[in-house]
Amino acid sequence: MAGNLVSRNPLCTCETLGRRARAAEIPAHAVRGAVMSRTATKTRSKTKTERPKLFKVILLNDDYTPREFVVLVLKAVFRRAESHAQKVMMTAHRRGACVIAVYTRDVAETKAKEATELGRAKGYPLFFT
Ligand code: TYC
Repeated sequence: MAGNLVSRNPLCTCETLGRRARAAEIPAHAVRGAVMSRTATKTRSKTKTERPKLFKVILLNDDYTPREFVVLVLKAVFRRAESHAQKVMMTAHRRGACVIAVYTRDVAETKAKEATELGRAKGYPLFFT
């Protein structure tokens, strides 16, 4: 028992923490933020949540799909407001392409396919990549 106390623990090297803990006979493992010596094995592990990679969905211009239909698809599949959908459609129309959204890989791929398929079902060459 005594061997586990801060006073006897050779791994506890922090003086300030040590003095108080020794007086109260607090075990070393219970001292919050206790400093470990170089020989100590780290037992606590940090949970690191990596951010997923994000992928852009790009709308490509073509000469056949009606503008209103492009806007309709942007609103339905990408949940864009009318005014925003209009702007995005016109950017693709003028510049040839426009980034319309950023998602994780799965969501980006699914939405791009879904939107392209809506055009295809109507016989339009509308394309999202
Ligand atoms: N260029 C098309 C037209 O004039 C409209 C259009 C805009 C089509 C954007 C695709 O991504 C697009 N009817």
